Amino acid sequence: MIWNERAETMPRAQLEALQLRRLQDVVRRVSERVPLHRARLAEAHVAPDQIRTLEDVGRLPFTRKSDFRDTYPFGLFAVPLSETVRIHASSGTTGKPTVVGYTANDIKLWAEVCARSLAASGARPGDVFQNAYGYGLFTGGLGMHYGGELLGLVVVPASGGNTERQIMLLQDFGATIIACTPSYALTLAEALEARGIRRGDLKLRYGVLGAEPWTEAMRDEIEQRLGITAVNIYGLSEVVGPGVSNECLEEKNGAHIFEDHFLVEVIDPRTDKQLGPGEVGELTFTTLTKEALPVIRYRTGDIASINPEPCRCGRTFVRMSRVMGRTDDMLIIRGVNVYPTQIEAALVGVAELSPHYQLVVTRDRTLDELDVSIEVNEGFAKQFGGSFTGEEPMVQELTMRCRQRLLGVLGITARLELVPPGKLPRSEGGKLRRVVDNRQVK
Ligand code: DLL
Repeated sequence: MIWNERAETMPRAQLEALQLRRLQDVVRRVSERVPLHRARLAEAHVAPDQIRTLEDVGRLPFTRKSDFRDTYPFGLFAVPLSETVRIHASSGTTGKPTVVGYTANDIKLWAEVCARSLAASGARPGDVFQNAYGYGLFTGGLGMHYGGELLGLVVVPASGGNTERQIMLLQDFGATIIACTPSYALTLAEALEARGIRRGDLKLRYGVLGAEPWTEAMRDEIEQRLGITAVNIYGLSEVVGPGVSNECLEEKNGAHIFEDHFLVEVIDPRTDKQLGPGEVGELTFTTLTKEALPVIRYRTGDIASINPEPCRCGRTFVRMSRVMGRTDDMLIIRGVNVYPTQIEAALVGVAELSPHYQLVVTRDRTLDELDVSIEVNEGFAKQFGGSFTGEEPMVQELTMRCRQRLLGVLGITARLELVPPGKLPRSEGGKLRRVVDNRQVK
């Protein structure tokens, strides 16, 4: 179902005209109201009335995470604090969080894009929606909550974690759609299986999963084990929170960006130049309608590409690929750039493995070491009574095979250890940290 037909299927020419009007307006607003943007525009010798075409966005200065830190807490706000009705925050690169604010209109806009997301994911008015994103400073819970209410869902504000209670609520309230991180969806699947609750015992049919990177292999696994259709939702606090983009059920192949509110560019992180369709670079957003905290060319750090091909669902918005990594969690190991998701991709298709893995990077004097731990699946472990030492010939053979694949994809050797099911950390409701970089502490 398309929640807002008029907006979501708008002909491109009309959409672009709307984007241009809104872009001109936001540039004018930030230049009048936000000292940092005013100074940056002056430095770049760009006056708001010089924005005459959408391409002119390329003349505007970038905004980065560090700008939030430098103006902490409210320095990027374009309205007086008294006009904001909500504050959220996400973890910053250093001690202080990144703070974002919303006016009453911003909350409406946010509910709108989250309602669109839920509708695209399979929700219909009247459906019971278990919202298992964390409520609080994190944007996931409250963003999806307001979206669910706007769409006319019966919202169950379960919040993140507390798996025992999540299961009880799923059983007793009969949610047909759930929102949570993909890693937590797997935690739930395992917990349900451990209790002997079968897919058919629940009414659950759809999952709106995001807030962290995941892969097609994880989607398959989640869909099978929970008996649902799972789509990807993307967003970030600095732009709005969840609801920047969402996949449609029709193609499940890239998340439609709600372009009437968020203008997207893909930027080459090395040259700062715009890249074209299909080219992989850093997603960069300009908010077109937000009042309290408009951002201009915000460098998300998320690596992805854009697909402008028409979609079967009828939405005219471009689609973004999955996030393939981050410009900043990119690991450089012995001089080689490594994205955690590459490692996952390298091991997809090894039938004996589960999707649970962890990476630990250490430095032994000067040499970086990458330790990859991967859980094998239940079927493989069963042959050894559920546990093994690593000395067994079959385990050794599998370890060698995985090591070869990793070497092929990464170009560097990694120490690889296979572990029995259930040994690695699981999501306890929120985002899962799969990468531990111990080099920084030295
Ligand atoms: O994670 C907002 C959100 C909540 C999105 C619920 C989706 C669902 P932040 O905490 O500010 O906001 O983290 C934003 O998380 O820059 C990405 O690196 C990552 N991220 C978010 N969604 C996805 C996704 C929320 N679908 C950061 N795939 C972003 C991969 C994602 N990474």
